[in-house]
Amino acid sequence: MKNLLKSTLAIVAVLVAFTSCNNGAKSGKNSGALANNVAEKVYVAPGEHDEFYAFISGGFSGQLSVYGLPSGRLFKVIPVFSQDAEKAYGYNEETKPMLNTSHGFVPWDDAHHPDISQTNGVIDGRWVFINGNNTPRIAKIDLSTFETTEIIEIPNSAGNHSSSFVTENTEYVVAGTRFSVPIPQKDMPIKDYKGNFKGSLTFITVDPEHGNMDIKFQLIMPGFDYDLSHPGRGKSHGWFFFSTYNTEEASTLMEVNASQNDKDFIAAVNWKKIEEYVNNGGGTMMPTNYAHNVNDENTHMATSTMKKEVLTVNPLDVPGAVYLMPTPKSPHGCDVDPTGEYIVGSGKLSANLTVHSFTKMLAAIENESFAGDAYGIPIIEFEASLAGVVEQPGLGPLHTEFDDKGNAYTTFFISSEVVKWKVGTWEVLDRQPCYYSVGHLMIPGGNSQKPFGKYVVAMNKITKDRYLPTGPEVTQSAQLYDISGDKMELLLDFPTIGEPHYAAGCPADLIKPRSKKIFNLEDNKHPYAAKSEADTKVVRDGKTVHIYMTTIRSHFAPDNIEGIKVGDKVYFHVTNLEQDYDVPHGISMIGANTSELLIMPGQTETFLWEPKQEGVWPFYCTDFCSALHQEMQGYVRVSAA
Ligand code: CUK
Ligand code: CUA
Repeated sequence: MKNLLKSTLAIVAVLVAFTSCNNGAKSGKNSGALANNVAEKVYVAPGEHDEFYAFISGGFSGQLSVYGLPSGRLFKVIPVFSQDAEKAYGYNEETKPMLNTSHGFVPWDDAHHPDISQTNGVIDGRWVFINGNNTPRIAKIDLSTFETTEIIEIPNSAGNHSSSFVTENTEYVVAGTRFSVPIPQKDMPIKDYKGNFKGSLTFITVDPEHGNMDIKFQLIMPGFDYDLSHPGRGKSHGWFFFSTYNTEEASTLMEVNASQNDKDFIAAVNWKKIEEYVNNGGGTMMPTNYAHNVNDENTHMATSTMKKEVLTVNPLDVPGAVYLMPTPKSPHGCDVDPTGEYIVGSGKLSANLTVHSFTKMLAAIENESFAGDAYGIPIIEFEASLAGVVEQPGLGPLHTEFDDKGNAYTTFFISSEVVKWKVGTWEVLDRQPCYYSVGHLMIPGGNSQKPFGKYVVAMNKITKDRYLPTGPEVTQSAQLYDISGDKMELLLDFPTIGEPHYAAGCPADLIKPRSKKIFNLEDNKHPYAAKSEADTKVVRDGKTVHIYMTTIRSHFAPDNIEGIKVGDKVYFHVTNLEQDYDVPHGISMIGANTSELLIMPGQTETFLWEPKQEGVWPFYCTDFCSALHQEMQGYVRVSAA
């Protein structure tokens, strides 16, 4: 949406002013208008728990943050695609391999769309999947530990934006490319885009027991830009829908080129059909390189494997697998209602919302109501799959979510509002302003057959005067609305980490009982674990030294280390012997070219120290762990080489 953001900035400025006035608020401040009971609705008393978890993506921060709803309190930032010094993610030896790619170590990405795993069409609170746009990747976060445990790179993809949405039994997590590129990559003139650049839609299987991901197949598509996607559900289970723009296949998207076509497409993919084709030996293995990084649950060490080929499928080889549904004006959001009947296309340059009917789509296919096949793929006649149009609800529609009462909620970026409308009658029921320029919105379970329609969270691109100024960079923010009544009610603003692109919400009761409190020391299979102080030792192997260290309130063992030489590679393998909830220890070493460690009870973590100077150098515990925290320290003596 950054392109859109730039090109509409001027309009936004005008319309933000317009929206504010329109809602009778002065300079966007609406607090005077809030009813008195609003504070009560978001107040969670000290020591009490929130009703929902919200997992909010951090955009260019590369991370996923965890909030409570309705309080808007921040609980944790889960490091996913970016290094995090607080938790040593991407710094310690155990997690560095998580950030390997075919381009080498890439310690940053742009995280957009989290989605929670589902069983029978209902969110199950086991894993969150999230995409990295920049160096195409999908990560899996385990919600028993709130840690990133797997990252798979997506080959033949660029700007992995149309991701990462899951099917109703988490059979697949799906990743769609934003940019079309030469597949396989090669050196060629950019102006020869048309017909030569291709898109890819990647279907990744998820093992139901451990959640291990594996690319099953990749559909090689016409050279559009694939923006967003959603799975079918219920009656449309087995299908996946992708919004597209630049169906002109232009190499430059300066305004003139980008919006030539009055309609782009929603691509409907029958993945069950392709799965069958592939299971019967269909498809072509294409040589490529992509990293698959897995953090082993027993050793808590990640390994990175470079895969060498991927199974590709040409849609023209599987008749009946892919159709194109014309949808006006660069559809961005492509959202499927809880029944699976309606597919909402939000043409971001359109004033209307176009809703397709899955039943009508099937009938159109049956009757061959096609308007052509310019790309070799049948294009369904616009009217044939059209269920209805929500007329002029706002300006710049982006995304739609659903409640459990047959209502839909759509965000409008340019007119900066959430609009509630009735699925089936297409009638606008209510609208509430957003401060300002809302992107995505989220209803817990809103991507499933069973939404929990009590709250909607709007994620805004601009905050301007909503918070205390903090220099030119002001916080990004989310807003919480109560949607339990006929009218939406704004309850709360809360700041977010990075740019909140999208979020996934889940009732706390689905996650709380499964949340791990400690790692069992007995189950620790880390090869350098010391499970008691008797096991601690210093082992030299040439110029490499391994220190098997333990930590427990309130000392390290060993705490005086001698025999280290300038130029050695010294690995501190530190095991936290504690078996109590919420007692991590930390460790840092003067001059170490890495972060501290933050070691959970029962866990072993490792950092590398390469001493450059002779002397006696201190280390200490970095996490305030007991009254004697400040006493947790030690020395390393470094002698000349
Ligand atoms: S989004 Cu990622 S660029 Cu509407 Cu999900 Cu804006
Ligand atoms: Cu251990 Cu502070």
